[in-house]
Amino acid sequence: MKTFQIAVLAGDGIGQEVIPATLEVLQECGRKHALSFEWTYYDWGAEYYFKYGHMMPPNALELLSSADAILLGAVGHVDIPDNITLNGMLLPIRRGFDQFANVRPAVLFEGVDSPLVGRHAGDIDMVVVRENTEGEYAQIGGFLYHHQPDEVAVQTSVFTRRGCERVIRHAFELARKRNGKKKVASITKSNAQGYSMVLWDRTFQVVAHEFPDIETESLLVDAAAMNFVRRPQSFDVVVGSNLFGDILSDLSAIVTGSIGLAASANLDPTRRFPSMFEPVHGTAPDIAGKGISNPLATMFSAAMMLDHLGEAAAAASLEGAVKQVLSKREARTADLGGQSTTRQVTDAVLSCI
Ligand code: GGG
Repeated sequence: MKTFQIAVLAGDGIGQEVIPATLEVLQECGRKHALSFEWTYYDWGAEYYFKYGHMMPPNALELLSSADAILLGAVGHVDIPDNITLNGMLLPIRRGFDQFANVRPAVLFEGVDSPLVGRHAGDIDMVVVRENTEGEYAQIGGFLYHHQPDEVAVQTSVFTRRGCERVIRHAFELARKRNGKKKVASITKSNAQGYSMVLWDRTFQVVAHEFPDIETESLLVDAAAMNFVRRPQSFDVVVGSNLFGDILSDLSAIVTGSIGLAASANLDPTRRFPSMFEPVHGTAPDIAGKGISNPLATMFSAAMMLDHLGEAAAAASLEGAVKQVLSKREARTADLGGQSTTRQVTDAVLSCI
């Protein structure tokens, strides 16, 4: 029996529902595959902030560092500005553990309807690889004349050659490994962002030379947004900056049915630090506490976690169970057009493992 140490950060809103549901299915999956999990729960997030004035303790990264992986739900609260919750928890973990590749698959599964007319299961199968430690999320800047009528805000993006190169290389390696179209699309706005994104474009060209077997495409982000709707079937691996990757992965999520299915892995591919697995969605305050949130994005993320931990069979079994539930079109939450509760969807997945 192999045991994994998993740090569990349910966080806020529906994070408190989708995480317990996912731990149940992981436990069941573990039973079937001779794996056990030791969960270490951290009550960090908005409630912690109300009590202590920060989203997580100063030694948070030290506490997390011994985990094999981190499973995170959602972070945010209507009574705390989003920049505080994001900069107080998610971003310090991503950056502190050098999780530079945020991998966000988007697949149109059997039993799921795309809002795009005429798209069927299997037609869309792409992965957005989002740069995850720098770019527009670097938090370099400040205010001048703070809170005065003539206030000025300066915010600087940071693009390093190393930062661009490593995430672009990760995208190419993924395209080579995937059973897909062997294609990488690079997304920038280098006509307007004439320094940072020109560096990205040049770096993309250089790295592409190492992968002559992989087809390439470079798109401006506005054209990419249009083409995610117009020809989503043509994409395989898509690589973009922190902000563009974030925006495009919401688009790739909705064209494949629901953000309630969108999984993500914040990877440190060097494995110096634990990687973090989380659904793409946020806290969904409109439905939080009602027991009707979709736990499947978190379950897909947990499958990515198992894969990262080297447990490919267990990962396939969990992913397969979720896909089976989707294809049956029985247990499904409101985002997928159903009326099932989180409990009912979780039970359906448990019965398929
Ligand atoms: N699932 C984690 C979560 O709450 N994500 C919502 C969010 O605001 N994420 C910000 C980001 O990924 O840039």
